[in-house]
Amino acid sequence: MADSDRLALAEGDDAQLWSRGQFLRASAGLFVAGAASLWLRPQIVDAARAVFGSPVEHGLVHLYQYDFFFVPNYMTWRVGTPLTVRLHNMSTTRWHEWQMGRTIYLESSVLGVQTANAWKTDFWDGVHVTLSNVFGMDNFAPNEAIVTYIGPKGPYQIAPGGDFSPTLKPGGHVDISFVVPDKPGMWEYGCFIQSDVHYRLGMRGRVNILPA
Ligand SMILES: [Cu+2]
Repeated sequence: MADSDRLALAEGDDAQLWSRGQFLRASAGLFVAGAASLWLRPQIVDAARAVFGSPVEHGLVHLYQYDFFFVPNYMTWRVGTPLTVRLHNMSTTRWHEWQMGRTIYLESSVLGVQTANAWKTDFWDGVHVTLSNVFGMDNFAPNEAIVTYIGPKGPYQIAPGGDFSPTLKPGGHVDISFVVPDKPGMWEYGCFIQSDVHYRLGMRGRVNILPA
């Protein structure tokens, strides 16, 4: 408690001053808590992983996209395990995608600014993938994945080029089913919408793939 507050309390005749000071501090506290929940959530997920470990995923795996982070931001897969990743865009206002690979692809602009908008190695190259349960998908880039479509192809666009990536509208979801390919080691995922703004703000994660 600040001296001025103590004084106001002691005098008892200026309750308004005291409550104003208290209000200002409470507001600042709320602001900090709000900022912390926005910026620290990925770190909280990291901390939880450190304490509880990261179980090997199997069956249906939910992957949530928020502004601007993924939950979970760390997964453990095992080569040969059948998985369905159900990707949900939880944002009410923003489009988000999911690209997985290795080594950020940096692009120099005329201003000399390096923009990360893809991976040099696309995890999904040559992988058999089934797409189903599609709702609110804006576009889908299959790249070099071998894709089976269940249900109507559309109304989303199938985009040429780029890394394998589904892009979901706010509230959208899609199921991506596959058998974890023989590509063990650490892989990264991210959202590169708005160049690399989402990625830089923390919209990224890792998958540790264990050998069979
Ligand atoms: Cu995004």
